[in-house]
Amino acid sequence: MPHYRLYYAPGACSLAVHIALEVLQAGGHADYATTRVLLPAGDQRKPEFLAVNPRGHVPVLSYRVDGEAQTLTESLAILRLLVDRHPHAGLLPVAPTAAARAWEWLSWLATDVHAHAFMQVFYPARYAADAAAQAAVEDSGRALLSRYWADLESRLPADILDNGYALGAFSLVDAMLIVFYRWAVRYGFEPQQHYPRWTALSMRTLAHDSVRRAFADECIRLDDPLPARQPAFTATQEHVA
Ligand SMILES: N[C@@H](CCC(=O)N[C@@H](CS)C(=O)NCC(=O)O)C(=O)O
Repeated sequence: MPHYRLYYAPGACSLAVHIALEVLQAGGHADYATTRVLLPAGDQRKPEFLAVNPRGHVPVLSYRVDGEAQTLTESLAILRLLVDRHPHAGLLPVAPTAAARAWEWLSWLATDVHAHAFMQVFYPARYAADAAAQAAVEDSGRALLSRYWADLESRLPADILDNGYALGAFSLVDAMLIVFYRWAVRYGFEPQQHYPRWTALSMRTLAHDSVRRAFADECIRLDDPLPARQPAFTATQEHVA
């Protein structure tokens, strides 16, 4: 039996966990299996998935401790668990200051960028009822993201144009950043035109073996087209990532 089972949706925020599991597997630290959840098909609201995570979100990680089944949700909690259980796998720096810098990146990406800004772009119908108000919500999310991208670019070291990753060596920060780079490409932010450091980092990250395997496993590419948005876009007709 594999050590972990990841419930993921192709290209969703669960991709960062998928990459982490690939790193663990490649290093011989743990193996894993996956269950695919198709968000556009509404799999996350089906009883069989709600039995796993009543919040209806990916990622979900299931694993066993002393023979007892555990189910963990929330990207940051899952990443933290993997780092703590595999401290020598190179997922994050070990020194406290460097590790704190990594968590600074990860928590900003998971909260401000994903939960605050991207949610307005993905799910405007969760914030407003009529079409005009939904368009305003999406514009608000896009304006926030444009500010965040500039901030992100300024925080990457200048020499990343030539080599290295966000924290020097490859880490979970790069695994999380590539999720958002792909979303930025697909949602028309043109990071290739505007953010040279983030683009150089992302091209390097895409060439990393564990990242290539996770992308291949999820059957995703950097520039997959967005699924068509339903004309009557409601909270039950959403698309994501
Ligand atoms: N706070 C959660 C958010 C998870 C989340 O929003 N996942 C999205 C995919 S990126 C999802 O499953 N969305 C389905 C839905 O909201 O219906 C985390 O960080 O893990």
